[in-house]
Amino acid sequence: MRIKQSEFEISAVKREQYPVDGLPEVAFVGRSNVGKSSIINALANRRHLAKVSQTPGKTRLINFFMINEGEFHLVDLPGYGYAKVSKTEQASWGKTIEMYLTDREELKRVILLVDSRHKPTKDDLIMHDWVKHFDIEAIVVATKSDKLSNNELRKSEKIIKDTMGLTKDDKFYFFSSLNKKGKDELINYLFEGLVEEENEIE
Ligand SMILES: Nc1nc2c(ncn2[C@@H]2O[C@H](COP(=O)(O)OP(=O)(O)OP(=O)(O)O)[C@@H](O)[C@H]2O)c(=O)[nH]1
Ligand SMILES: [Mg+2]
Repeated sequence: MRIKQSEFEISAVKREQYPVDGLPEVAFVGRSNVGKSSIINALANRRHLAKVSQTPGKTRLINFFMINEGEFHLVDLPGYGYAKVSKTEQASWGKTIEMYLTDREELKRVILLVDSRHKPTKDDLIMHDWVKHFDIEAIVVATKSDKLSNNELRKSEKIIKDTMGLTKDDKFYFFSSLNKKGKDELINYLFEGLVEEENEIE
């Protein structure tokens, strides 16, 4: 799998605003500021496809991106757990995320991002359980790995896997949107089996 082309398709809050082309979707979820928009840009090899901001909690919408002229969608969901946002507002995003995750046949896989420097939060665990509960395949990716040494990465892997209860069968990967090491491998891993090979564009 290669990402040869990408473009912003639409921002949505309500279901009526989601794309209706029926393409498979891979959604990125995680705490605010964990690096959802950055990883989408890194994977698509684009600087400004998804908006990256220094101020957490800016993305309140679900952003859909079209990949490879009609192969699939990448979906950037609002981040959760940002303390400086009012409870009412957090609840309203929660609804936006919940509505998408619970009733979207096109959603084939969820990439749950956690910060490689921190123990996964309660919200991360709730999100992980939720995704599994709805029988959607979850892949955990720990972001900002450039900030850790190899030794720290090993420790972090153990903490994340233990906290989230990941087993050998669960998929787990480190990534840095800054140095993009292992990007092609990660793309294969995240989008494996999503598009039938004979349908892939050359
Ligand atoms: N060092 C480093 N910084 C990163 C990495 N990924 C993201 N960042 C930084 O982290 C901040 C947040 O990144 P975003 O991609 O906007 O995070 P987000 O999860 O989309 O945030 P929300 O949209 O607010 O939920 C930005 O300042 C990024 O430059 C990474 O791999 N390494
Ligand atoms: Mg974002």
